[in-house]
Amino acid sequence: MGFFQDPPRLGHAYREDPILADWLARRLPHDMLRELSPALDELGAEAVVLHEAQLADRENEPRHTPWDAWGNRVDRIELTPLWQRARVLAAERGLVALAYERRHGEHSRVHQFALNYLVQASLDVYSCPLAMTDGAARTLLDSKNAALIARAVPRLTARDPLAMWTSGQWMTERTGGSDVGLTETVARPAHDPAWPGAYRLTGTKWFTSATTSEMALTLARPEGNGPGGRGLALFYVETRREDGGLAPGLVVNRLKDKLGTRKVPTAELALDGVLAHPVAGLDDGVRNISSMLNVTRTWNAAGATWGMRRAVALAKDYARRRVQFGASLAQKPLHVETLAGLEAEAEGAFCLTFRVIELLGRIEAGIATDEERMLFRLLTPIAKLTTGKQAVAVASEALECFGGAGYVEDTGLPLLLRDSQVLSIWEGTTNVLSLDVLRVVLKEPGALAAFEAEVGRALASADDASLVAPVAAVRSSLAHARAFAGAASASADPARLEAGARGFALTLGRALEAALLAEHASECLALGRGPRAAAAARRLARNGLDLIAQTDPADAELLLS
Ligand code: MFK
Repeated sequence: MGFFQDPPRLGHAYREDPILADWLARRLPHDMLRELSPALDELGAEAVVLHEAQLADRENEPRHTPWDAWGNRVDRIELTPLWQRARVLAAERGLVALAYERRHGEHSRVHQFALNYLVQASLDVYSCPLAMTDGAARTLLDSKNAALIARAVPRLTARDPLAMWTSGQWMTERTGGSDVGLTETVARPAHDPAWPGAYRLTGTKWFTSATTSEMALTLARPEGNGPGGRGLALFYVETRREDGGLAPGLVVNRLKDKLGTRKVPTAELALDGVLAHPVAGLDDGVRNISSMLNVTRTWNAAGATWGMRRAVALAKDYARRRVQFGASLAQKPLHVETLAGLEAEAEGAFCLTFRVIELLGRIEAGIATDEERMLFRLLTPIAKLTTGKQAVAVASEALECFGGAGYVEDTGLPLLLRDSQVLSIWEGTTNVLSLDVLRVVLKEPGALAAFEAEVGRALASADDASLVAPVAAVRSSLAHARAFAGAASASADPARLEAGARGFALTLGRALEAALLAEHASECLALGRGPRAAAAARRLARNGLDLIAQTDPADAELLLS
């Protein structure tokens, strides 16, 4: 006895983050960064306190009470204490609102996501309702539906925790999580003089996250409409009565028993004539909800980024505390190699995600060029799918850095992996988003050109001699991707093209990460901020960028036979 192991400790999330401060210094006006610095510093410290609260409250989970003692259907859902705290923090810090207050013009999205990046990994995936809330506000504004905008947007972006609403995004049904066009929920006119133009929805929503929200955007098929996504309409539903109970016609069948994100109350919902208002006409629902998808996919990439940062921060700290074979892990060359590989993944993901966030900010500020709009359309699925895969791989490897402790629940570490696994699933799986990327490239003549221009812009800045290897790796990967897209345009073999979509999308994602990281590194060198970012760019390139050659449909068929 007498031996005990010092646990990993989370350092100040802002001061000890290896990339955020440098990146913000490059990308934000000097005065703005000076104004933001106190909030960044406060949240960096608060993240540590909240992380302790998260560890102390590992076992609490949301609870669903369907009936009260007297047989009334109540469907009460109790949230965990940390989630209740997160709601207050989110409202007061403007974790959604900042994007809509737009105090910093095109940089408002960077402001919003910089704060979220610092604190969300300590908030037990409260990012889920915030992502959907942000997506709903964006979608309503894009719809130009004045009545719904006036009713909901001020609430979705409120700074008062008691007044703030969150939104759900009910898309998934038993028939289709990916193929949303199979939606079975039916919309019938309400014929209610109190609600002119309203509908009543009947169906089942099979996977609705954060069910305690005050409203939701959802899809349903108006009676008589045709099949597929075009026959669906986008509807707005208020989910609460005045007394806080569920709206009439809504029943929580049960909460899902999930691998991770267990603090998120994810429900199966029955819609039995719930009142709903069309948001943007009575068809084209998939297209009309796409603003929401693009915002929530941006949050997903951001979530992957802060998840990786947390995993790597803890693993790096632990390496200094854990002694094996006579020295700390931080003195073991192989362990250091492993950590360096993870660090590079996290920094590449950061650069790609924050580039998407910048583009979103420019679009919302009304100053984006057509090329930037096209780039954003292509990069949202690319960033989401690339970072989602990185997050799972990084979390898994990071757990291994703790040996058996990473596999034991009461260290709190398994959470890193369990909460990451969803990132490649919800908001579109890797394969579905890869096909989306391929469709955009084939359908939109300027899409790949916009992507190549972005890579070219980044590489033009990455002119330091220490970056020759990553720049060459980006160019070579991009040449392979270009050849794949060329073959796709010539519609060679549809099966081979579809089978290659994931390799294509991941290659684009990883190549752009490396290009943006090399650009960041070069500017850090020029600004006297040291060579560590250049090391990250070189390392990311060595981890591998090019996944084009992975596909062989004939072999795949044989392997499944
Ligand atoms: C920290 C992280 C927090 C994240 C919180 C998340 C909470 C979780 C909530 C959920 O998971 S909700 C469920 C999410 N579900 C999905 O993401 C569905 C995945 N499936 C797809 O994305 C399919 O590709 C899709 C349903 C879109 C395919 O349906 P369709 O009916 O075959 O649509 P199609 O033909 O691809 O697109 C219809 C129109 O929409 C087209 O325009 P046109 O009518 O003009 O031709 C498309 O161009 C357009 N469109 C589709 N996706 C778009 C888009 N436009 C802009 N942006 C997009 N992303």
